[in-house]
Amino acid sequence: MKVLIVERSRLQQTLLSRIFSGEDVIVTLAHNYQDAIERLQEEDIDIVCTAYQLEYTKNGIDLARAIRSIKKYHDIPIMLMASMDMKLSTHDAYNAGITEIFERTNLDELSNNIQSLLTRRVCTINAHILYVEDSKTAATLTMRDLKCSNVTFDHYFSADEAYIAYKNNHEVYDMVITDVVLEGQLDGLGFVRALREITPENYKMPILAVSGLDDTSRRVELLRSGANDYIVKPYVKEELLVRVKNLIMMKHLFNQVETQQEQLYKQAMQDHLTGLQNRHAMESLLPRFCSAAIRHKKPVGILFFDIDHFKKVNDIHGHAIGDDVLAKMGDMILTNFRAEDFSIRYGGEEFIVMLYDTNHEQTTAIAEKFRSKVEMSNFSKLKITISIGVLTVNIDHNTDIHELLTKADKLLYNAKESGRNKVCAKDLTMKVH
Ligand code: GH3
Ligand code: MG
Ligand code: MG
Repeated sequence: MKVLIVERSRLQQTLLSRIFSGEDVIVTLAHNYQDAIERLQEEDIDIVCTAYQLEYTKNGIDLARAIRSIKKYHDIPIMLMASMDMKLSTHDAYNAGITEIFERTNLDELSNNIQSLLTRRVCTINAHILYVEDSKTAATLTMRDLKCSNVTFDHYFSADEAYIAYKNNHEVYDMVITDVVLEGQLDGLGFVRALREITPENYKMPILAVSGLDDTSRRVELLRSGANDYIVKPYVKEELLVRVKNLIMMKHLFNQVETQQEQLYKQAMQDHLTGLQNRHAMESLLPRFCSAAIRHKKPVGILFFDIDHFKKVNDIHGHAIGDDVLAKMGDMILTNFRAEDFSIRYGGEEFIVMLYDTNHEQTTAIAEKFRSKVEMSNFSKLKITISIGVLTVNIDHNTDIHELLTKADKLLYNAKESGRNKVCAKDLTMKVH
């Protein structure tokens, strides 16, 4: 990117050059009005940054007026640097074609403004775009306009074809640009509506509608139907670029927020020490587990277990070793039960595992096997045992799961009372149905 700095003061020239200089920026200097016009004619400038005071007869506003009369510079940004005590008319400045006015004496602010200006202008669009345009010429021009960035296209002449391509493979696209007036079954409006109906996640896919007709009711209808933005042909390249860039950025932000939400959700649902789900997760995920069991009429086995004399582990070996024991218990649960089972750390050293489609005989056998496995294992070189309350049930819509857990807890208490390192089981499958 080439920046033309028009400035009389050598000191200010040096300061501005320093502020502008960067990887993608080449700075060209002009000392006065005439010098600036020559530079602009000889070179291809992308941004002009001019002082207000240039010479007795010409100022920055005059320069802006002259720049706008040169065809290739209709749309380039012209920044005016002026002291606020100049009392210049903002109205005159903007009418003459100035894009933005910066305070000249506050260098920090000037530097911030320039940095943000450059960031906004650097073309860093990385996108794969689904593009519908029935005019070959218009399509070639648009694709050329977006070529400066890392943009690739799948171009279709009709929305009917584009719709099929999108439906089969929408994950590959970062945005959709569609013409509005199109031949075929789907016109632009129908296409936008159809895209939004494909899957629920489609609300994130940015859609830019492009039309030769600047008709307000059509524009409103397109926006209402799910287009995110609308641009009228013929458009200037800069406007197209900035709209595409904004839409892509919006999608990236959406994705970022979603990833963060997923991470937060996971953190909120997972117990950090054991890697198991926590009690909070139980409340929100248990209904799904139950509804599968109800729908398929499958019996459910509930294991409610608790580490025996765990307080002593902490008292004798310290809290850190206690934590290691709990973490190992988490590993054992994760490796010994199936993915369709539902296991959580219910409290300190209490765990619940719900076994899907498991009758009483199987549940009791599984509980006994797990109890024995724990007894045989080493936990940070310690020997640990557990007591388990086991309940097997058929559940229906009226079942109160918390009531069942209370019953399983009572069985666990019985196991503790009768000497610990035991399974105490009850079959409720006969009673409910
Ligand atoms: P019982 O056989 O009757 O279950 O006896 P117990 O000692 O295991 O039961 P009690 O409920 O008296 O003690 C449980 C202990 O578990 C007390 C508590 O400090 C400890 N504990 C709870 N959460 C954690 C934890 O995250 N880390 C560690 N190290 N200890 C924990
Ligand atoms: Mg205990
Ligand atoms: Mg306990």
